[in-house]
Amino acid sequence: MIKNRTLSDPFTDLLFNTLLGFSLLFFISIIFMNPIAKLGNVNFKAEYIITVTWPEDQPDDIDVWVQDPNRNLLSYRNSNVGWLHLDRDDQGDINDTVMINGVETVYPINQEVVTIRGIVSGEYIVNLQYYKSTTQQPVPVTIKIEKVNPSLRVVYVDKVLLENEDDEKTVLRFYLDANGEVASINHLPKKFTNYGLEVLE
Ligand SMILES: [Ca+2]
Ligand SMILES: [Ca+2]
Repeated sequence: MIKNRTLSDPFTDLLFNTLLGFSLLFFISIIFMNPIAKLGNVNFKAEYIITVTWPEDQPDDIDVWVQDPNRNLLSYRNSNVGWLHLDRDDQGDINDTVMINGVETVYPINQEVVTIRGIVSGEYIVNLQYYKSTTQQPVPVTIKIEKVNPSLRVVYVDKVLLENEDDEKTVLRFYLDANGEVASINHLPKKFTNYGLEVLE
């Protein structure tokens, strides 16, 4: 029994295939003409990104500190050590104003970003410090750690409340294995700043 299906003539088939070919070529040309757009025009070398943010309406100064396995200590005091890099020392609302064509423009963002640019296996220690308070209020700080390669993946998120000026907290310690994977995490505290408390190794 012959199933009922629509038959087309050879000319229609040729026309259809030609159109399909042109469509494919057009699609390929679009991909090669605009290869960067899908990456958001961002291209940098990093293995991990540590992002620290606090509310835009809290003009207090929070600092991130990171120690790598070689005991290099990153902070606003030393923003480029080993393979650690701090993008900027966000000081609350102090450095949120820029002059654009002579006009003062406020860009309210409270964020510090640390990149780990290469894998060194061993222990990393991440601290937050409430450096300068103008509100005299506690500051809720969100910290996110993302693994960049082979694709962006969040490996840790936490919210830490810093109560008073000079408070310093160890958010976490994490161990990277030789493949650059997070092997373990703990929260044993350690102080990096000079504001008091006992140092635990
Ligand atoms: Ca800061
Ligand atoms: Ca800011």
